[in-house]
Amino acid sequence: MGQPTISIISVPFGYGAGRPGSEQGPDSILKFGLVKKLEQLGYDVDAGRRIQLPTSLTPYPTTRMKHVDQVMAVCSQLAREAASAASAGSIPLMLGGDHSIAMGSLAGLSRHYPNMGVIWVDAHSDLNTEITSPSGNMHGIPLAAALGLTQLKLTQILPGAVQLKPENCVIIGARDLDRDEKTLIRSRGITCFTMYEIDRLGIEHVVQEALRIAGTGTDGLHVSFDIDSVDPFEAPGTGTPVRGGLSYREAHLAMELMSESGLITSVDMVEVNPSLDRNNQTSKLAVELLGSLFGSRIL
Ligand code: HAR
Ligand code: MN
Ligand code: MN
Ligand code: MN
Repeated sequence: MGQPTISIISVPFGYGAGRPGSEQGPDSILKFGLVKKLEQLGYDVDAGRRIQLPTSLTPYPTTRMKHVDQVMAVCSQLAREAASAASAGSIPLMLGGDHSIAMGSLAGLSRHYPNMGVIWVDAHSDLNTEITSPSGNMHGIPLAAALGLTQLKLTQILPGAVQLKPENCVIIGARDLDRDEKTLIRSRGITCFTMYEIDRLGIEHVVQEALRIAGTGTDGLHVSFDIDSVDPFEAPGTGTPVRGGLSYREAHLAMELMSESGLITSVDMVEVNPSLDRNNQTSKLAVELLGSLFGSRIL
């Protein structure tokens, strides 16, 4: 049996972030050779799917959160595309865009994989709710939404979507958590490997544990990779950089180990912001990291 098809879904949407630019992420990642890299690894690549913000929007109840209508419209479309790609047997690869689009990915994918595991690689935990969000930015809530902890429900994005179970969810790389997020992580029993655990245990141990926790007893395994998980020295082109992140090799090794597991069924690559980048370093890194996740090896 050959390699599966990878369906790239471009989501040029940045209204979930506090500053513009991440909407340029997909085109920049594609420009720096993602399709060619994946084809060289032996995959059939379908790069034709692109989500656009519709001209007319259904208004959602107003909360403190910003651009909810826009986020919901984009996520609904993305959810349909992700569900159709997964049903067709391919690996959906979502290129953001800010991290709010993960609500669309997870709504769609959960219809195909109702008992899905998720590995959330991020400097942040994205576990705020409409009540606890300090910023009102929608990219701070997607993991809480997937777990059913927000007022906004995945089923409003796509009927038939299924909530994520906290025991099937692992965060890697966290180093900037809000107080209420910390409380949720503890009270819900979400596994969170912060940079402290990565320093102490090593990235190999952490990723193997994450694969065991999120990949055991689940029917699919989604990697939601926020590029701000990587240290800003390597990934400056992102809207909310935080010092003390994954090194270049730690990020690659994490991808290599996830690839070797053979368990990964879908991926988000989000928060690449070309307008804040230095010499396109961050877009190029995103392409390289996706290469490692899909089987590129040093030797
Ligand atoms: N926790 C903060 C908030 O809710 C910051 C979120 C940062 N944004 C991201 N997501 N890039 O990972 O506003
Ligand atoms: Mn994030
Ligand atoms: Mn982040
Ligand atoms: Mn499990």
